[in-house]
Amino acid sequence: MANSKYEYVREFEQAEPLLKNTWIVVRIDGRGFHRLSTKYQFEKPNDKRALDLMNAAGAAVMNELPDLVLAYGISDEYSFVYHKDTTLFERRAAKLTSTIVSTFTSYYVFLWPQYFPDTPLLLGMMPTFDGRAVCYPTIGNLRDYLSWRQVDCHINNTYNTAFWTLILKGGMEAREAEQTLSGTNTGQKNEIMYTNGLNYNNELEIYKKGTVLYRDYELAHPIEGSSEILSSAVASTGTDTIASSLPEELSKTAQEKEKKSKRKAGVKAEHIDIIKDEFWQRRPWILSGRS
Ligand code: DGT
Ligand code: MG
Ligand code: MG
Ligand code: MG
Ligand code: MG
Repeated sequence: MANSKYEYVREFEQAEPLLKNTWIVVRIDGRGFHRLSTKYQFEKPNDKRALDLMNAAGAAVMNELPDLVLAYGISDEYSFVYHKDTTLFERRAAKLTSTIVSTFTSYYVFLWPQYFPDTPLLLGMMPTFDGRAVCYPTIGNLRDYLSWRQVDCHINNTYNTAFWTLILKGGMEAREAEQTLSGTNTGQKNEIMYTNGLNYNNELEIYKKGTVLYRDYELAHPIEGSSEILSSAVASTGTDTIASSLPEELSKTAQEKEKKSKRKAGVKAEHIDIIKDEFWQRRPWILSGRS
């Protein structure tokens, strides 16, 4: 490409790489979904179709970006976790975030008719999402972040379910329901729901726990022709040396192989506790990032 006198403007671009060796969480959130959920008549307090659509779009993002190890979704938000060793887009924050936001939004809009067959999207009320990236230096910090989101899910869902039980089953006005719940703890909210004919324990796990997505290698099927693809990758790079001083960096060949196995592994969705150790102990490959 020829140099032009305009080319100096490139120098205005800011480098914005995210700190090496940290877990990168990109959280996206629906813009104005309070209004959007009213407009498209989402069921209250939870609309299963809306959550299933969020999860389908989240899984599509996981499929498109093998460097993601896990995602967690509640309400109109999704948190995506890039492995700490990722070198995707030279770890540039804007690229890592905007790629997730646009991929997610595309799938959300594309899949909408499957989940809301009788409710077409309207111009002027398109689903859009914002996004931000945050680095977490330790697995402890990362797990605390995810625990924070799951506790939020629990608190919000307990409140919203109690609120709507008082309205829909208890015949209250919004103001009265709000006053009834003001200052109550979880046990008292459960009690209030129970006396109004709803056993919170019987609510769907997807509402109570949110959704965690991760790669399940047991769902993986053998990769057809993987040996050819692998050997041509070796031939094209010509070398197998490790160009980085980071201890866990894999060779190009091994990285390619890993990427392929990640793409082929099924993305599993579960509605379970991710706060306690059990989830992580039973699935050690998620944070090791090695299949
Ligand atoms: P934002 O994020 O600042 O642009 O504003 P909102 O309106 O998106 O607010 P946010 O993200 O804090 O809260 C999510 C809203 O989406 C909340 O008003 C409830 C609504 N929403 C999400 N999922 C459902 C659902 O399944 N059913 C119903 N009825 N509403 C939902
Ligand atoms: Mg918000
Ligand atoms: Mg929102
Ligand atoms: Mg939200
Ligand atoms: Mg381009």
